[in-house]
Amino acid sequence: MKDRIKVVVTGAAGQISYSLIPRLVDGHTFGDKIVDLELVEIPQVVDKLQGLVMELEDSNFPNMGNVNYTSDFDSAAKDADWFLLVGSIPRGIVFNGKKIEERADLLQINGGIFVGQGQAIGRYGKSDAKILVVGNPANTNALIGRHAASNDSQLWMAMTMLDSSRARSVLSKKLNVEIGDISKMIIWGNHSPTMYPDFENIVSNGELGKNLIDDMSWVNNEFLPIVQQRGKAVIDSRGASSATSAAKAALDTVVACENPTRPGECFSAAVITDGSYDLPDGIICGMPLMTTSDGNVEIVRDIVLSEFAKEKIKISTNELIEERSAVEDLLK
Ligand code: NAX
Repeated sequence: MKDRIKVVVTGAAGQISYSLIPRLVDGHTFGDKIVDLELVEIPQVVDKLQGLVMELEDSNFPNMGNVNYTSDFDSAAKDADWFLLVGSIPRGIVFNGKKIEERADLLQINGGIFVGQGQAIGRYGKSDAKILVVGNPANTNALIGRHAASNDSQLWMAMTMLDSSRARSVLSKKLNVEIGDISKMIIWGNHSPTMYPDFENIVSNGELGKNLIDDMSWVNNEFLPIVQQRGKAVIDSRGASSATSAAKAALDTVVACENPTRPGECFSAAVITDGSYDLPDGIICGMPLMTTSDGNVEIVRDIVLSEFAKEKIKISTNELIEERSAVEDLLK
């Protein structure tokens, strides 16, 4: 009999989820395992998921197990192995009669969602559950959820894989190499325009990035702004935020956690700081990670940071500290 894995996805009727959910059951992301899905939406939207479930059934995915849709997060969370928390309220929406424009309001509303979901995950999720927060502001939402869950054996991450993929794409063009020739693309800090994509520590065909890229004018005026503002550029062009690339990045993060990392490699996600790299305590910060052969995800601790990198990372961690202050009441 095949192994089973239970995956909860919130925001299941949203754009990202439409690309993400089918690929959870296509036999690639979780290998040979049968995947049971719990698709979660807010009560106003949940019935729309019936259509998605029909499509999933009609697609004849070989690894699809039981599929349920609900607005009851607590029941969905029961014994789940993975939580992909995509659901959140976007900027610009009218919420309780008020148009949400300010980052502080966004932090409060979305943060509020993550208190309840965090508590349920801590109480009902598997003890070794992995949680990937995609919904923005992802790092601070993950901090709130992790605090509410109060279950240290579970792993809370905020997604920075999309930033990492964007940076790899820009660097592969600059260096005129294939995407697969670039490894160790680390994103430090917040998933926001302050993030720092660490071009110095990439490895391309055995050579460190700092030896391959010495054009600091290109770094400062092209590379960093392109990667940091890529989300906005997609919205400006498409009239909607990145969806298919965000879904691919979420799947890449799951695959990176489900399989041992090759020696010398690492992947990007934001996790709780633990004193490594002198990062401030108590924030969810983008760092280099690796999955061990027994399935644990750990911080890679031997990356050397230049003064340039440290300065940039500080800007982003300062922003994370400010975000934490804005939601202090949710962290009590
Ligand atoms: P959509 O607005 O298409 O979908 C969001 C869905 O979440 C909606 O269907 C909504 O009803 C649902 N939702 C809201 N509150 C919920 C709750 N409490 N429980 C369950 N579902 C809930 O947005 P989409 O384009 O799919 O983006 C989702 C989130 O990803 C946004 O916050 C977006 O900013 C964020 N992103 C994060 C990225 C990252 O790299 N971390 C990149 C892509 C994306 O911008």
